[in-house]
Amino acid sequence: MRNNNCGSGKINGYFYVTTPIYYVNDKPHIGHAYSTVIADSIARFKRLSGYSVFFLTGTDEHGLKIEKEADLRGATPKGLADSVHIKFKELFSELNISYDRFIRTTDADHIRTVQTAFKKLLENGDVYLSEYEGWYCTPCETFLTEKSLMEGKCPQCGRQAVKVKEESYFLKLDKYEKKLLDYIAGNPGFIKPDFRKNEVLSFVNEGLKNLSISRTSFKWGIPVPGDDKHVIYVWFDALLNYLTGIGYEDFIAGKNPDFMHFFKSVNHIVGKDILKFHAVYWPIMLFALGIEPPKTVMAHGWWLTDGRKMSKSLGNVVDPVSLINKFGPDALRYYLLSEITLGLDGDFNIDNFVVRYNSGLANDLGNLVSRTAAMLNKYTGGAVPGADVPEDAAVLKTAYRILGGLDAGYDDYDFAKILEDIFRFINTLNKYINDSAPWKLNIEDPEEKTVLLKILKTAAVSIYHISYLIYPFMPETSKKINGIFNIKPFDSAGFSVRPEDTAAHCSELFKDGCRISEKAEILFPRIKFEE
Ligand code: ME8
Repeated sequence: MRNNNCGSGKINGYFYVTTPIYYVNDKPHIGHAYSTVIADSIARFKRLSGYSVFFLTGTDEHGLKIEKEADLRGATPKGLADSVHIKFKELFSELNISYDRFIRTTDADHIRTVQTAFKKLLENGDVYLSEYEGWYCTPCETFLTEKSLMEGKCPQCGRQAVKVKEESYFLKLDKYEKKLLDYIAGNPGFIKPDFRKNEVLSFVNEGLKNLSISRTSFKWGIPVPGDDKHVIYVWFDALLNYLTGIGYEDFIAGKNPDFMHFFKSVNHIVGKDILKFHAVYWPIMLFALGIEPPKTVMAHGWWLTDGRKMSKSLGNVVDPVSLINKFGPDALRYYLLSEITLGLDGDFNIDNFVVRYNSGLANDLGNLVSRTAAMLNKYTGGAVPGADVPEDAAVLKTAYRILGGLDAGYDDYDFAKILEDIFRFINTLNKYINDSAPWKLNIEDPEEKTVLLKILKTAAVSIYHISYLIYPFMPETSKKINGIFNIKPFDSAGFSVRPEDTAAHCSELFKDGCRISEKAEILFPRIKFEE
């Protein structure tokens, strides 16, 4: 686990962010990278802002779908999970995902947590034994009503549903229907974006049927305590990872005072495909356990290829690892976060990816940093002009306006807009440099020297702020820029700067003429289209 304390010493609050835990039936694709990068960006921003952050991700390893895939591969389900979960870890490491814990549903503390929760609900009467007769979609691990089938197929993934009839434990959903509707009405920030709320409301308003939460026809799952011919339904098991991850066991033993602080602040990042599980079943499980539902469930849209949802089972997936190898992690992070407004779908198109890379990253950002570094080296021997040289306040105003809006922008998950603002600022600065043409000034002339130093100082201070602003989205690039300017990375241990403190921090760093590297690394080499 990472140490997530912030450098400023004083904690601004708690922030808990989670991704879905991913099935281990196949290696990860762009969709999994997407949810995880969203969570990582907000975790990084909250850490910068002085919050004590806990960021949880991991893998969902039980259930019939995994058992079947393991059979097909001639492996055991645990063997399959052991090998595939590594692929997720490798991807997250390449993408610089700053999670605090990678949970696996086969972890011993999770198994105990699920059994404890199950027992608690059985004892308080919210879970009872009966018989399930109905339809099931194995790829989606979802129970379906006859009415919802489309010619016998699952309405979500279009695959054949199967008829199931078996003894099962049920969770009482009907008992909590009214409470859930009240919670949704009373907490406008619970479901984001707002337009998804109606979907959830119309599902609940149709009347909730009690949920089957155990199976007897296969073995790969957590046994029901005291009745081990049943395994616990994979979604009941998976959702509880959000409690295990922050130490539910210690909490119920009275030993984890932070548990509630974190849980009250939780933001679940999910795809729109699994909103119902998070905004209906999960809050009801929590009501039954005596815990307040999540603060926010943020449902993002889908990455499509040629208009169809990208998914492992449809075989039309884009491999994030090959993109990272070719373009670097931040190019992928940038594209995923800036190309679509969170909540909406977007088509993944490699030509568009290359165009965006070359224009936004190589031309606008990369050039700005390399030309500024080159000018500093040429005119001042690499020293950023110190406290005696003022920066151009009119240029910096844009940066301060963006900083002032960050809290609200992040709360709305308006990442594409934040990035658009940052890149507009980058272009303003490029234009400022072009228009003021420092290369035409004569450093030997005292008056022209004053102007020249002011331009260089303005560019350096602006680049510090750009590095700060892009840090949550493109941490590696931010770190490289800080390296060029000899500034500690924004995520160094014991170091964090709140948005309102950047100006003072920057002045302090540059006051004595901070010296930059002699040779600035090219941040984003241009890609030729044919490549
Ligand atoms: O549903 N576009 O796991 P999963 C965008 N184990 N995001 C996508 C995507 C796409 N084309 N495809 C997948 C499960 N995702 C359960 C979750 S949580 C307690 C249990 C992302 O491996 C998106 O976040 O099928 C989606 O919700 C998730 O991956 C589904 O991953």
